[in-house]
Amino acid sequence: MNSFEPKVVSVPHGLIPQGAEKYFEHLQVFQEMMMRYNCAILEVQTKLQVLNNDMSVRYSRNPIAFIKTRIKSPQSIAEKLQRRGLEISEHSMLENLNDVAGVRVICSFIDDIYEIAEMLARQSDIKVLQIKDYIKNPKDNGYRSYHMIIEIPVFFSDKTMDMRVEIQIRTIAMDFWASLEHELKYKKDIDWSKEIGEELKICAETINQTDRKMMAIRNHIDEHKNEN
Ligand code: 0O2
Repeated sequence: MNSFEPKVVSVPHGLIPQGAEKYFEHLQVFQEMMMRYNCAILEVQTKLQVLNNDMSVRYSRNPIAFIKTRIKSPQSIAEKLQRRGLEISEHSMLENLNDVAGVRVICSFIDDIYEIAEMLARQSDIKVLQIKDYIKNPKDNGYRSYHMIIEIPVFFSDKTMDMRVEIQIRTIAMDFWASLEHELKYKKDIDWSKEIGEELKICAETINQTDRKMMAIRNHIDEHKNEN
């Protein structure tokens, strides 16, 4: 007999994020907002899982390899607001920042990235506010990724709020590159950072070529499968 297993799906909300008291005056409000951003992440994550399940069952494909999520730390939020000359407050965060809630989608192939992005953008409850295609237009340092800022309605107990979420979609190889490059960013003091930057740029190009070759091979295999 089938039975329902007790399972509470909750988001981390019990504690006020560490360091928040240094930057934010109304801690209760800050905590509530973090809970709301966490819920927005859950909504987006579920949508992505639905797309992956659908593709998996109907087309025997898993475009998403894995998903990572993060909430910006109080310190990063405060620093970003300060850098832009904006007031550091809960209201200012909600008004001005697009990336407090972040979802990173890691795909195996480049064309999966665009497919996932399109499928999300087509959903009637998602509003796409901004797209930055660093795959078509890589950054000077070699960074590649597809960024979307979206707004999604989240239904709370007493109201519905449109919450902004930053979605970064990239291949496994692009993610591997970005993680290493991110480390270098925080180690500017090492005197060979310029050389490493150059090396990383070369790696980014190699990765791009490999990503494209892998995609061509996969498409070739798919065509062969369809013919048979
Ligand atoms: P964290 O800790 O990763 O969140 P905006 O957010 O649009 O107001 P920005 O910075 O112009 O401002 O946005 P952009 O270019 O879309 O970049 C946002 C995020 O993309 C960054 O977040 C990084 O996660 C990632 N990113 C962008 N450029 C690079 C890069 O050159 N190298 C790496 N490794 N990651 C990059 P944060 O806020 O910088 O940090």
